Amino acid sequence: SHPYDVIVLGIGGMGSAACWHLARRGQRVLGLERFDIPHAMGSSHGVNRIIRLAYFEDPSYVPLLRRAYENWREAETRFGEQLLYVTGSIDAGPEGSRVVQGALTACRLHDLPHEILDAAALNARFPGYALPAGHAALLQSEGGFVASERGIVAHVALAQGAGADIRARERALSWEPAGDGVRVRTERGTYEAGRLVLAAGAWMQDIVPALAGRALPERQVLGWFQPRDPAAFTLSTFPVFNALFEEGHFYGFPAWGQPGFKLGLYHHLNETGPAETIDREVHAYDEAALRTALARYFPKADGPTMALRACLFTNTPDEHFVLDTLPDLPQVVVASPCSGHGYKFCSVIGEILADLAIDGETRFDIGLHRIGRLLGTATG
Ligand code: PYC
Repeated sequence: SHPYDVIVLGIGGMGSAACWHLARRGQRVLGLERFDIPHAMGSSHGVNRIIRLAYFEDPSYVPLLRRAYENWREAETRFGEQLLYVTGSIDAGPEGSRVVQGALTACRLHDLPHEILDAAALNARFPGYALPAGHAALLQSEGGFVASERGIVAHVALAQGAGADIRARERALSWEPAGDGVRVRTERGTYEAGRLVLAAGAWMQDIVPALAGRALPERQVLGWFQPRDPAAFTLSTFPVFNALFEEGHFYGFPAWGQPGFKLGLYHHLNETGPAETIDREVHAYDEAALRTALARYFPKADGPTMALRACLFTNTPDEHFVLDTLPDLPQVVVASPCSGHGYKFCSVIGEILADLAIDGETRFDIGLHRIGRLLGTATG
């Protein structure tokens, strides 16, 4: 038999959660991370990520989200630290636009409490917002954010508490099938196990041939700006948002964890490139792209810049996830890329990856996320 039941490559959001769910089910787990745990080279740094139930992308995410909420709550209870903060969530845009209509469809199909507000009503209720006339907003009371770096710390601690062997600064050089199991060679040694979970985020296309060109790292820049009126950007006065404006699809958070109101532009400047070399510096033009929308739609937050940080999306062509075993290698499970909207799901994806690694199947509906849909659709 193998000394480990499962090796997990990549101890970021998804990999750390997988380690916990595997170890708590009695699996002997080896978790390997090439950088520090946590680190700022990938997709989980910058303190927090939005969580929301009124999922405009597709209503079939809602059952996964309900389980994600349950699992985050269980993780924070067991870890002894709050990870999920409820602020309410807003999905806004021109009346009838995809974000508003999609969120409404998800609410109706899944009986989620919600309110629709016009721009004037939203701006009066939440003075941090200055939505333009003709825009509408769906407010869902359970939305909020997850402390993303702390989520990794929590999942690693829980996994270690359940017996997982987790190692940072140990880069994997190659993996291959070995009989009905796997062999992984790293800078420090060679390991065998029955199953392999690949959760390498922006590096997935480099280590899974089937994902080459179908899981493209994209540079993303987040800004934190000091509000002129801090009272309008607190956890109780400012719901997290996704909003379609003339300049693009923006998202943001109340001030939390570090100084300033946090603002980002989905698919920022559309810059893709290999994870190894993509630009992780931040430039004046990045700041300018955020400050234009800041001044126009959040004028009460238009104070000094507090921080700017680059991180990565990893996009599939249809922007759904990849959660599956490999077609010819059922002992290999692939997780993420999550196309910029995955972190909130880590707590349930960890459970799903454990299901796939142990049983080859899961009770959750992952029909949107099967790898087969991507084969033959390389985009770059
Ligand atoms: O899932 O709300 C989200 C989100 C916003 C920006 C990137 N992801």
